[in-house]
Amino acid sequence: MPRLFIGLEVPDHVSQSLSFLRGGLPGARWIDAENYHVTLRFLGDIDDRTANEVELLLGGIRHGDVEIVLDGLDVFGGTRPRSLFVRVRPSPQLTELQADLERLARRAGLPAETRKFTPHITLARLRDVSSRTAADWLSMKGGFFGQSFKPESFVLFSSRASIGGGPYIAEASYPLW
Ligand code: 2AM
Repeated sequence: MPRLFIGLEVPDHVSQSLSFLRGGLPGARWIDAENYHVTLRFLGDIDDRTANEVELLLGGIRHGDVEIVLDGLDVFGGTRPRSLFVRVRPSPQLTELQADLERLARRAGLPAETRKFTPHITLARLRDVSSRTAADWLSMKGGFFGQSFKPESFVLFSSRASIGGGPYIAEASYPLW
């Protein structure tokens, strides 16, 4: 089985406007706009039986509206920046959806997610970029703020890449309501 994760697709018009942020940062490997997404639950390299179980359980989730509000730009990695991302504003609906998916993953026998849920859209992976350079880039793009969108479904994605960045393939899509 390839590496799997559950996430939200980003509508084309939003992806397009985010893609204009690219550039001006040596050491950044920019993600293709068609691969932008919000990860809700990373599953990893799971066996076929577990993947089938996850697919079955995903079909049973009905959640309701989730509004995704983009909240600005940020960097993961502190003094050793490793990726550049758009923050997604946490909301009760998004937290509940993530919690539903966490319960689902546990029911399918997967280990608990130990990392704090920080919803985001990765724009670039960074290599040998100093925190100062990253901070300068962020302040240059400082005017970026909140578009929003309402996804109609969430998606089981697969990725065959060993290094993050895609391509990501939508294996199945599930309505949110
Ligand atoms: P990232 O974009 O912040 O790196 C596919 O790799 C997706 O799953 C990416 O959105 C990636 O987040 C996320 N991801 C990769 N490895 C992960 C892990 N060990 N835990 C949680 N999310 C992970």
